[in-house]
Amino acid sequence: MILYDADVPSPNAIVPRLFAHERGGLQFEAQTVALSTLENRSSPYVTEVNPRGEVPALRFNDGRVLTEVTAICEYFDEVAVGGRSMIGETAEERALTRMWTRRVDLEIAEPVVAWWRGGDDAEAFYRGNRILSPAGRRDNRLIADRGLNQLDDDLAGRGFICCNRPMLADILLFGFLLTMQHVAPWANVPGRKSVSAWFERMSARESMEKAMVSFDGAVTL
Ligand SMILES: N[C@@H](CCC(=O)N[C@@H](CS)C(=O)NCC(=O)O)C(=O)O
Repeated sequence: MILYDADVPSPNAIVPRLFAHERGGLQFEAQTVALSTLENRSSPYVTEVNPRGEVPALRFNDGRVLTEVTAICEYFDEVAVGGRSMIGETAEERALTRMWTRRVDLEIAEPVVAWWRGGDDAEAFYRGNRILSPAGRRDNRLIADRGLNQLDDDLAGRGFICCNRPMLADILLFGFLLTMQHVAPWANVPGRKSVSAWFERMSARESMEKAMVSFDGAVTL
């Protein structure tokens, strides 16, 4: 299989990378796609990999292409050899992981990115390739702040978001907050004590630093 990864720190691309490092037991090829020169919005990427022009994407050995970060992580989890599932080892764990993944995605990750996409930097970065929503910027920040406040209460007394170990929900949220920390410093603030302690806990994991480097070439984890 081939993972198409981004050349610049980006919230979606880092998610399968973090997941793969943390999960282990995986072997694949990787190709870096240059978002910086709009390679992802040009042929052959849009004609042969992802017509939506987004990264990451994963090509199966049979040629079909999988996109959407949560789907890619779930696939990695299933094909990984050995180690422990980061989706869940029982029906209850899997259900809880999917519930929390959807919650952090809808309530925090997407609104934080949509907030950034409402600003001038995003206008310059995408050069017309995305429909942006400057008018919704304030609301996206309010939605994300509310989601983060709720998570701060939910995380009190817990090491990780669910199941007592890092799961897909932790990886998804951490990937977004990590890559957005300089452009959205309001998202992770010391006042949200449980979220900031969880962020430090995730940052301290060995796989987290490795995930800052894009995958390129043969990868064995
Ligand atoms: N729904 C997609 C979103 C992917 C996405 O938005 N990727 C961004 C990188 S964070 C991208 O490709 N940006 C460049 C662009 O849209 O031109 C997923 O879950 O994987």
